[in-house]
Amino acid sequence: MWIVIVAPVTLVASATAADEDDGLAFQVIHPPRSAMPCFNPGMGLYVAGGDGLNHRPAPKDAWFWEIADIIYFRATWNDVQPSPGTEGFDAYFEPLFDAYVKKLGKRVAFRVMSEAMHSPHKYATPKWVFDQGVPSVVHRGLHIEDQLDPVFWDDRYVEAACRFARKLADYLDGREGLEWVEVGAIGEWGEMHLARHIPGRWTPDQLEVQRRVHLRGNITARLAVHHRWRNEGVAPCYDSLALDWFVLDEQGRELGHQRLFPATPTTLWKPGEMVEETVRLDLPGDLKAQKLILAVAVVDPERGGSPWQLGIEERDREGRYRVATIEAVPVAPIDTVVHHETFDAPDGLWGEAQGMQTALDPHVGHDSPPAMRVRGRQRGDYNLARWKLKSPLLPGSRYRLTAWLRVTSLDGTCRGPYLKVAVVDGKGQWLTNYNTNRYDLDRLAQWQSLSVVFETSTEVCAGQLAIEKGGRDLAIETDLHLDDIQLELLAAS
Ligand SMILES: [Ca+2]
Repeated sequence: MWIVIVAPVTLVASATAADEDDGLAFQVIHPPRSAMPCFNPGMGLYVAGGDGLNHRPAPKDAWFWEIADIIYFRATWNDVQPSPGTEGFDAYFEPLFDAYVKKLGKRVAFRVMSEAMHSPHKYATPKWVFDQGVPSVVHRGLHIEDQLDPVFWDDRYVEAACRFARKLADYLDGREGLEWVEVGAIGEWGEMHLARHIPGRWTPDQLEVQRRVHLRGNITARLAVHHRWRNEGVAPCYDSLALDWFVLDEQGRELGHQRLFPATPTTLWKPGEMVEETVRLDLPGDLKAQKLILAVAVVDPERGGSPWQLGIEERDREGRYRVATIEAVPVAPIDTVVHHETFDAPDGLWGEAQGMQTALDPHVGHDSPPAMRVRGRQRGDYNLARWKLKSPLLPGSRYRLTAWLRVTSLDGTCRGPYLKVAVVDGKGQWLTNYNTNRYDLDRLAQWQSLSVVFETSTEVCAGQLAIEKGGRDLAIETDLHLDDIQLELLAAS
C-alpha cells in the first residue's frame, strides 16, 4: 500500500506595506501540483518482503520503487530469537537494514508472529519459551502436520511476550529507516493491526504573496505570509509537524527563516479540511538582493530527518518547495521612534476621561521631573486619559510600547491599571487593542515599567494610547503619574 501525504493548499503572503505606489499589493500564486507519490514517514504503500533470512533483496531499479519505498517483513518469533538471548536479532535484522536502508535508502517494517500456519517449522514461538513453562496447544500447519502454539491468555505467555517486546524495542527503537513494528504476539494475525498507513495528501491551491518587500536600510524588513493548506488525502496526519518558511536569494542562499508551529496542529489537519495560518518573516533591511524566493518545508522538529513531501512541484535538494518570487525594493529610511514623551517640553497633555484631571507635576518624574499627573474619580469610561498618536502606524509591522507608571493611590479595584494601544483602519474604524502588563498594586508609589510588543494586521493605519482602568462600569478613585513613554517601530513591512 502506499502513502502519499500532505501538501500546502493555499499560501497567502500579504503585502502589509503602505507603499506609496500601490498600497497593499498581493500576488496570487497557485503552486503547480505534482502527481508523484509522496514518500513520508508514517504512511505509504509497502511491498511485502518475504521471509527475512531467505530473502533476496529487490534490485535498485525494480518498478515498484516508483510507488512504494517501504518493504515489510513478517518473521516468526523463532526466526528472530531462536535462543533466550538477543544474539539472533543481528542475524535476522542486520541483512535487511543493510540491503534496504543502507544500500537503497528505503524504509523497513516488521511484524513478529507467535503463531504462523504458513511456517514450515514446528515452532513459531521458540521451543525455549515452552521449555520455560509456557503452556502450549497443538495446531495443524499448512506445511507441517503439528505446530506447537502458546496459550495466549496464560499469564506466563503474556510475561514472556512482554519481555521479548521490551528487548526488541531496545534493539530497534530509533533505528534509521525503521518505519514501524506491528503488534503480532496475540493469535495468528496479531489480531491487532496498525491502521495508520492510509494515504493522505496535502496540496496548496493558491498562494497570495506580497509583490514587494520594502528595504528601508535602518530597520528590519517584514514579509507576512497568509497560507492555506488542504489535506486532499483520506486520513489525518498522525504527526505534529512544523512549517519552515525561508526567504532565499536566486542562488538559494538563506536570507531569512521562520519556523511556524501551526495554531491548528497538523494532527488536526483532517481530510478535506482547509487550514489557514499566518507567518511573518524578518529580513535584514539592508539586503542587496533584488529578487527574493519564498520557500516552505514541512518538518518533524523532534525526530529530524528529511522534510516531508508535498503534493506540489518545485522541491529543491534540501526538501524545500519554492512557491513564490518577491521583489526587494529599497525605499527611504524611516524614523523608528513613533512617539517619545518625557514631559520636559510636552506636545500637550493627554485627553481626560470624565472626572479625571491631567497636569504637569514639576516635582515628580521617572528619569527626571516633570511627569504627567492623572487624578480624579471615574466611572463610565474604559480609560482615565488618552493620547492620539500623531504619526501613522504601519500595517504588518512590529512595535514596542514602554512607559513608566507610578500609582500613589487607587480605590475601587484590586487590579492595577495598564496602558493600551488601540489601532484603527484607514476609515478610523477600531480594529483591536494591544495591552501592556498591569501595574503591580503590591508595590504602590513605586515607578513600574509597563510594556507590550505587538504586530499590526494588514489594515492598521493609526493608533491611540490610553491608561486603562480595566472596565467601563468600574468606579474608581486614583492619583497616579505617567512618564517616559516610547513607542518604537521594530520591524516594518
Ligand atoms: Ca520626565
